[in-house]
Amino acid sequence: MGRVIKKYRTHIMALAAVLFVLLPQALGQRNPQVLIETNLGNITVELYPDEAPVTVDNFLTYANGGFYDGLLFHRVIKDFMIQGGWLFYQDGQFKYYYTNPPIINESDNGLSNLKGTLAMARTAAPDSATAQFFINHADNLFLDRANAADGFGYCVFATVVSGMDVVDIIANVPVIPTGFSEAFPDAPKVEMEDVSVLPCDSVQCSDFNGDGTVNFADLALLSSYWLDDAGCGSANDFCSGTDLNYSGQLNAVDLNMFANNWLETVTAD
Ligand SMILES: [Ca+2]
Ligand SMILES: [Ca+2]
Repeated sequence: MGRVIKKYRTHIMALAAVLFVLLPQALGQRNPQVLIETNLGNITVELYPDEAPVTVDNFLTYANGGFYDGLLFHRVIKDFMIQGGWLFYQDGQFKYYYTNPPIINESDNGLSNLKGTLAMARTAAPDSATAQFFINHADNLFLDRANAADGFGYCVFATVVSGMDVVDIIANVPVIPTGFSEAFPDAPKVEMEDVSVLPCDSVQCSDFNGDGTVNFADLALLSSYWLDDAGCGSANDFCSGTDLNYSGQLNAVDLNMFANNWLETVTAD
């Protein structure tokens, strides 16, 4: 695949140069979604890059890097929230990985800590969130910036789109106090076995310019970003949606997905 792409790269780029000027403003594709597979069932969440660009970028970086795989929900308080993304359990011991540096608190984005939303956990310092997050298990409006006692509150960046029944199951697991959590679910422990970013692999996802068909104009858009080599960090618009797997990079994986979708369209016609 790589060799074929290299061979045609020059042609693709030339085509892009011709067609790019004709392109309308590209429409954003669907928001990224992340699948959290736990030992008690699956939860799918939709992220909000427009409202919380830094926080979504941060979350995707951890998810794409496999950071969350094997981590526990270690603090579970029914009718409040379930929190995870810090500890794992191995050889009879609790352990943790070092995180990336903390991020700014985007809690002024207008999103509210309603039941089923995800927000970043943090210390007493407003801009201290790293990897830990929680899923609200009630409408926790007192966590919003507008109502927060400390004037900052907690940044909502995603919402559960399927698997709230699993969130309910987790919230109802019996808990015990431990040194690192006043409410640790120990029997069973609740583990995120695999956390994966879901690629945007429908035909609609490859209609980058939103004109209703997958064609050369879309290929040109993809090519123009590829040629740019600037990366497609999720803090922007995922290269106008051409970063189909939300990896932060545009490469043969995205082109392959695009080609398959294009073929699907042609076959359907
Ligand atoms: Ca199109
Ligand atoms: Ca990609």
